[in-house]
Amino acid sequence: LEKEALQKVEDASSLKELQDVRVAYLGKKGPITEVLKGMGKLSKEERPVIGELANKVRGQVAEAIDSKKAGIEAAELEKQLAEETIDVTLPGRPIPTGGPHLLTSIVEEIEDLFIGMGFEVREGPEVETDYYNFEALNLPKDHPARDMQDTFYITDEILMRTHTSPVQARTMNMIKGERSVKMICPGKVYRRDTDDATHSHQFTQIEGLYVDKNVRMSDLKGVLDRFAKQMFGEDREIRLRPSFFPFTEPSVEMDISCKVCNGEGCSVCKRTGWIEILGAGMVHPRVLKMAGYDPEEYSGFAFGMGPDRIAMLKYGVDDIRHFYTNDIRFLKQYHQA
Ligand code: FA5
Repeated sequence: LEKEALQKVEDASSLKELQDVRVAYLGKKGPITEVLKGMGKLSKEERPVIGELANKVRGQVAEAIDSKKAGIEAAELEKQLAEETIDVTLPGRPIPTGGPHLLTSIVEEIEDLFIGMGFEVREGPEVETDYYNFEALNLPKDHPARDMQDTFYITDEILMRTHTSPVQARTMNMIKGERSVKMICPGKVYRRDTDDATHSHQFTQIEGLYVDKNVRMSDLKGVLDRFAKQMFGEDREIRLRPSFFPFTEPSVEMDISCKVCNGEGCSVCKRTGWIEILGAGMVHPRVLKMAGYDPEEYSGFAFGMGPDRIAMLKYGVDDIRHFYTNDIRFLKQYHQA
């Protein structure tokens, strides 16, 4: 029995097998316990002999199990350590880092450019009142030009702003006609436009406003020309087309020539060769008056540009929807290293 038990201990290759051996030989139902239990039935002479023998066997088996257990544990630890070895010489895995969205970068670039021309940067709410979005801009309730900007209404009086122009009215109202103002305002705007390659129902605008004594149309042209040259390079052309906005008189729209040049020459990237990027004009006297300025004393210009279209032109992006569908492979191309 002893030999058999010791052999089993020897053969055990895992802690589980070893435990099975312990239960089988030393457990309550094991043969050694049986022998010890049966001592009562033995004669007086036999008892000490058998007892000593059984205890000796039990001791030896237990000892063998303990030492085997220590051996298995050491081997397992060894194995685990070998498996978990860290090779400190391997190059690290780079942690992916974020970066500004292309539109954010463009807006910041435009901000810098206008700050350089003395404009300050302001903000206004995206959820706007009908008054500031339309009425204060010379667009009363049933004015047909409201159709130019199909609107997401929240209630009769509250809406998602359709342009950044309400910030003009807000800013002038705050100043109450007491001094000049020269500001730009970037922000998101919303329209019930059908999404296509150049239209999105949510897009970005940057408003510009300069009100002072003796501001003229030529000042507007000069500022826009400077902006276009700095943004796109000296070789790009701009054109101003007469247009209509109820809050400016006269009104213009500015297009930029739309060319893609590569090693084989240049081709126009839109059928007409021009892309419209902003609307502008001289602030309507009625708008100045509503905001508390005396139009006899003050005049001003305003413009509203679309940075989405500007980014498309500058980086040759063929579809405005790329900016909003957030495919990380698209966005990553524009992250600065
Ligand atoms: C306006 O929103 C006027 N508030 C601009 C303005 C301000 C005129 C101050 C005069 C004085 P318009 O609807 O044309 O105008 O939009 C201005 C620019 O926003 C456009 O030139 C275009 O670049 C961009 N834009 C307009 N609709 C969309 C659209 N659905 N998706 C992307 N860009 C658009």
